[in-house]
Amino acid sequence: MSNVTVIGTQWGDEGKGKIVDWLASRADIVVRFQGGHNAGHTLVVGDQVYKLSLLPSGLVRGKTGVIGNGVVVDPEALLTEIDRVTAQGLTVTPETLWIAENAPLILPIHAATDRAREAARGERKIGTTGRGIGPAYEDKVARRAIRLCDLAEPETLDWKLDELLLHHNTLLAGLGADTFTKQALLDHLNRLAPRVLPFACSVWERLDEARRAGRRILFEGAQAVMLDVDHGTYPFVTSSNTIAAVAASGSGVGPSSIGFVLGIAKAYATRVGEGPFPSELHDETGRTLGQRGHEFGTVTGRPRRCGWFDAMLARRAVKVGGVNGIALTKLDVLDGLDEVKICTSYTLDGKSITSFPASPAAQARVKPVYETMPGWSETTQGARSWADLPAQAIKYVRRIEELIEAPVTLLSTSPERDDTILMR
Ligand code: 2SA
Ligand code: MG
Repeated sequence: MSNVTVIGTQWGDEGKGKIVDWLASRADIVVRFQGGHNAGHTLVVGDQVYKLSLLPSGLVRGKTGVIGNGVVVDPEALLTEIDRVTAQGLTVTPETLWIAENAPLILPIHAATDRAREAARGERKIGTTGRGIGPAYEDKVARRAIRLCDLAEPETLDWKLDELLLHHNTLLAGLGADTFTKQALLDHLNRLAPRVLPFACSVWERLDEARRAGRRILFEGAQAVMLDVDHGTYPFVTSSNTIAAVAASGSGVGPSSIGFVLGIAKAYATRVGEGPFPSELHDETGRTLGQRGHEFGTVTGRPRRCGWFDAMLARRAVKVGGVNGIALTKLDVLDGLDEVKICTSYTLDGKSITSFPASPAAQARVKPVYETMPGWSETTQGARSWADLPAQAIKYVRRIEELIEAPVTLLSTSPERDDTILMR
C-alpha cells in the first residue's frame, strides 16, 4: 500500500475510526491534518473500546501518530486523552506522537466564546460541539493564535495573551458572559506546557524524511465533506476544510503525498447539529436506523438525525473531496427492512433540480426524490466476503456506486476490524 487519505463524505460519523484502524495496520505513520477534539473515533480492539478525539487512531496499533499544523490542539484535552489511553495500556511518548510545533492551540477562552455565541444565536445556532474549534481557527487566520511553540517562550506568550484577551473578552463581555484574566490563562498554559512541549517538533521535516525512507503514511481526516467550511452546508459546517486536499497543507507535505483517497460513506445518512438534511426521516424508519445504528455522538452524546442515503450529496463529496474509492459502512443496519431508498435528485419549490443549491434558504427548502429498492431479509452483519451478501444488498451497493460515480472498494459489515470486505 502506498499512502492513503481517509475522509468522511457525509456529515461525519461514517465509521472512519474503524476503517482507519484497519488501514493503520498497513501503514507506518498516521497523520491528523485538520479539526480538533471535535472529532470522535471509536475503535474496538478485542475487548477494549478506545474513544479518541484528538490522537491519531494509529497509536492504538503501535504506529507513529502525528498531529499536523492544520489541527487545532487543546493541550488539556490532549493530555486527558493521553492519560486515558495510557490507563488502557498504551504507551504514548515523543517518539510515537509528533505534534507540529506550529499548530494553533485551543484555550478555555475559545470554548467560552464558542458557547456564548451559540447561546446568543438561539434558534439560529449551528449546533457546534462547544469545544472552541471555530474561535481557534478564527484566531489562526486573524494571526493572533497562540501556537504550540509559543509555550516555550514566556515573552511571546505574554503579548500574545494580551491580544487574545482583548479580542475575546470584548466579545464575551458583549455577550454577557464571564471574561478571563491573563493570570488564569497563563497558569493554565504553564501547568500544561511541561507535558505538552516534549511532543512538539518540525512535523514537515520528519514526514519528509519518512517519505524518503519509503514509509507509508495514512492521513486521517475528521468530520466530513458536507461539514467542510467551503464545500459543506455553510454556515452549518465546521471551521476547517475537510477534503483530501487539506491533508497536504495541514501536515506540510506536497499534494503528491496524498495517495489514494478513500471516502467513507455510511449506507444511510446521519447528521448531528443543525443544518439542512434533505433525506432526513422523521418517522419510525428514522428512529429504527438510529437505534440499530447506535446513532449517538461520540463527543457530545447527542442523538444523530437519521435518513436515507443521499446519492446527490455523496456524488458531490466524491468530486470535491477527490475520492478514488468508497468504504461503505453499516450496511447491516438496513438488514430486514422491506424496502430501502436512495435519494437520487431533488425538487426545489416544485421544480426538479440536479444539483444541491448553495444558498442556505434554498438548501432548507429542497425536497428529496427517492428511488426505492426491495430490501433484504438475510443478515449482512459480520459478512467477510462478497459471497456472504444477499443479492439485494449487492444490488443496493452497485446502485450507489453508479449514482455517486465512485467504486465501493471496502465494505464494513460490523464494528469489528476483521469484518471488512475488500471489494476490489
Ligand atoms: P464545531 O464544533 O465548530 O466543529 O461544530 C460545527 C458543526 O460541525 C459538526 N461537527 C460534527 N458532526 C459530526 N461528527 C463530528 N465529529 C465526529 C464525531 C467526527 C468524526 O464522531 O463526533 O466522525 O470524525 C463533528 N464535529 C463537528 C457539529 O455538529 C456542528 O454541526
Ligand atoms: Mg465519529
